[in-house]
Amino acid sequence: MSIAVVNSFTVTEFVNDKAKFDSFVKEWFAMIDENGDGKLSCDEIRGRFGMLLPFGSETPPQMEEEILKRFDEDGNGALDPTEFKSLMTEIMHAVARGIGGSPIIVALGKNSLLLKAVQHELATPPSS
Ligand SMILES: [Ca+2]
Ligand SMILES: [Ca+2]
Repeated sequence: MSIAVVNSFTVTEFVNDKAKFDSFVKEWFAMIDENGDGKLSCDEIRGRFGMLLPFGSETPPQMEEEILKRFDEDGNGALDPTEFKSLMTEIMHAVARGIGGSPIIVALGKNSLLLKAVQHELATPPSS
C-alpha cells in the first residue's frame, strides 16, 4: 500500500498512452482469465473482476450481466481481449471523472487501477 496524489490527468494520460495501456489491459485480462482460454466468462468476471474493481466489497449484484450486455459485441457470452479493452477504457474514464481536476490523495493497493496510472505518470518526464 502506498499513498499518491492524483488528478484526472494522471488517469487520462495513462489511458491515452496506447502501449502502456495495452499491456496493462493484457495483464488484467490474464489475471481474470482463470482457465486461460482467452475469453472472460460470466463466472470469471463475477469471481475475479469484481475483486479488482474500485467498488471493493460493494460490487453491484448482476454486475457481470450488465457488463456482458454492454460490452459483449459479438454476443458469445464472454469478453475477448478487444471487448475487455473497451470495458477497461470506460472504467478508467469513469475513474477520471470521479477524481475530477483537483488533485486528491489516494491510498494505492497492490492491484489498484490507479497504481499503474500513477507509476506511469512518475515514469513520464515532464513535457515542459
Ligand atoms: Ca476464461
Ligand atoms: Ca464476446
